[in-house]
Amino acid sequence: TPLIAITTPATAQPAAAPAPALIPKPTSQQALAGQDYSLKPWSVVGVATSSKERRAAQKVAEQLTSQLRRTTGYPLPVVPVVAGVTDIKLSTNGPSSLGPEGYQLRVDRKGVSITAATPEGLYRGVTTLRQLLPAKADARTRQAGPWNLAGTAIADSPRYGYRGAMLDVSRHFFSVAEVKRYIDLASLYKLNKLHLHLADDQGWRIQVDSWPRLTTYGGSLEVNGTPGGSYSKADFAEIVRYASDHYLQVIPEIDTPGHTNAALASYAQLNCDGIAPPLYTGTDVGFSSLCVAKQLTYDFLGDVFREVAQQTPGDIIHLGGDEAHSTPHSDYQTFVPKAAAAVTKQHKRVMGWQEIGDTVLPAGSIAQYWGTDDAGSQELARKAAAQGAKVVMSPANRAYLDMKYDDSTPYGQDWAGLVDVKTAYDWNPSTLVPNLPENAVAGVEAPLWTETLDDVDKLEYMAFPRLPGIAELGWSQASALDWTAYKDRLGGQASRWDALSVNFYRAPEINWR
Ligand code: TNX
Repeated sequence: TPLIAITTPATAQPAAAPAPALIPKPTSQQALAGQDYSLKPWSVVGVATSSKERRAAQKVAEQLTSQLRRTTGYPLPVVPVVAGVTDIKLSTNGPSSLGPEGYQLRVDRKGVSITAATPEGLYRGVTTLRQLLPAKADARTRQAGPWNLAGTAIADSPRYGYRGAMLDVSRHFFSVAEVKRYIDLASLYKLNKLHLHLADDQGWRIQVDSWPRLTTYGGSLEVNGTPGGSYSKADFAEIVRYASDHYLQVIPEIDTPGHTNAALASYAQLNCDGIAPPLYTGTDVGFSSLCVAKQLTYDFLGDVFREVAQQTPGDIIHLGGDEAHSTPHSDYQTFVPKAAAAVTKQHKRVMGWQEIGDTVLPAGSIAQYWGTDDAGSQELARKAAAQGAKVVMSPANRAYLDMKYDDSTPYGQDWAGLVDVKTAYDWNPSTLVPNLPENAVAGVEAPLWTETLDDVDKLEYMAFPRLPGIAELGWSQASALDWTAYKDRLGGQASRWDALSVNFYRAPEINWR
């Protein structure tokens, strides 16, 4: 058989494969025609960083390569230099003008480079690289190559510093492993806050050594009376560590003065009448209140916020403050500043639901808007901002992931309306509340309340595909927000979610691929 030389004419350019669609949409992205790259079995990952940031930058590189090793089967060694490395270069030596979360990413014929000013920026860039790789790169098992990347040049940084996901682990308890799964999925979309709703009427989920019955009794059940659970200090530390490795700040919430039946049931002396109510496993709200007149209430909060603060490296603690329907308003206005003082005593910033806007707030506070375009909620947000507080946008009729998509959604609620994928995406956080100064808006958060959600499949079904839309509202510039274009990019996530085994809702209006 004659030897046949397979040649490519020197003039032939490989067809420029379009880069996969990214969510959130980057600030700028250019296609580089003829500059495609594919990962090679001998590819090396080089990390250029300062000695101070070495550990963190190295960890980001290891997170990327440990997943890619699994699917490609390539060794992908990580080396502490970029000199001589031609494949993947990660650098934290970029200009500080990129901001703490910004990065530049370039794929060309020679390889991939991500440049940031911090390990966090590097991490954000790596999440973009993951979305640029074929979806099968995110699978659990070895896959066949090739591992092509389309040539592209990206410069990117976030619109808002607060981009959150909230998980209610009180109504139904979720294990450390289940919370980690939610962290994995949230971090892929560049969210940077994980708000954990740790205490409500139905259960207390975080260990407090000075008040042990909060978890041993108050955490024992959940909605419908099934066994609940709680996080030991070691469990919570593990969540915090895992979140931090994925560049999510944990914001613990202890809801007060309402939503406190689990605490009131655990300690009779916290009740004004000294009688402990039974544990509660229904789904009503607004019936419980801490005893505003008792000094013991504030001793309790001093202990709780001290121990919660000790378990929280982040600078924010959420004290709830919502739906205190059985706390007289004047009592509420007495209570919140005292609870807030217990938080600031631990050198943490106070966060609370919008109702705290009608109380005197300490400097640095954050109010979380959960209105439905109603004038009352809007006024509370403005009142918070008028005191210098920042506002995080979680409009219930748009950002609540527990709302049904449509009438046929098998679980979830509809008190704030039906929230289809477009409704969740098609709004502007800076202009949603009339006359709220734009610079008061710190960002967005998507809460996932779990009265009707008792397993991870249901969580994923409600969060996907809406959570990526809220993530894009938090990250992408206002000028980038466009439903028609977003809808198309969203459709392209299906293969990745299949690779990751995400139980997402295949909304019929999206062209999934
Ligand atoms: C209202 S919104 C609540 C929660 C419920 C949720 C259900 C808010 C701050 N409080 O207690 O779980 O509705 O959608």
